[in-house]
Amino acid sequence: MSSVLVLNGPNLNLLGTRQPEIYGSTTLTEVESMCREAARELEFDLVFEQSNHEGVLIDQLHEAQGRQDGAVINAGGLTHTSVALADAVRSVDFPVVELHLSNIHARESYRSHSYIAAAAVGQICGFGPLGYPLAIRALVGIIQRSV
Ligand code: CA2
Repeated sequence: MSSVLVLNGPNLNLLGTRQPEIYGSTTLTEVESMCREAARELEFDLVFEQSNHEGVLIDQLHEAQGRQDGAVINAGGLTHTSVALADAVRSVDFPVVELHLSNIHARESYRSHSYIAAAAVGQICGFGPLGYPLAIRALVGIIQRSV
């Protein structure tokens, strides 16, 4: 069975517990359930990960090579700072969709630049937790078109 990775970066473990006015009240565990439901409907396996550490996220992308067929990444604040994580996105041979809960283009100006964007096949942002199943559907569409 084909498989997708959903990778979450720093502080996203706190989802639903702080700053609900920005990030909503849905927890990361609930987001994972939404992703599992979408993957089940699409008949894809799902690996769902979160780390607060840049190098761990890079390792997880590397380890997905040859195992997963695509990835969705919410790189959190590393989106705006990490050339290394963007290089890791470029290093894998499967498509990667960039995802953000908030509309990063309508917030502080430093959030509108993403190092990940140019390495990803596309970006989904501003739809809150709904963006995760949307991103999985977009990714699976890209994967199925490429085979
Ligand atoms: O909107 C998104 O998904 C972000 O990737 C979230 C990042 C932020 O730095 C990006 O600019 C946009 C922050 C994740 C922090 O998540 C928290 C959740 C609850 C409480 C505190 C932080």
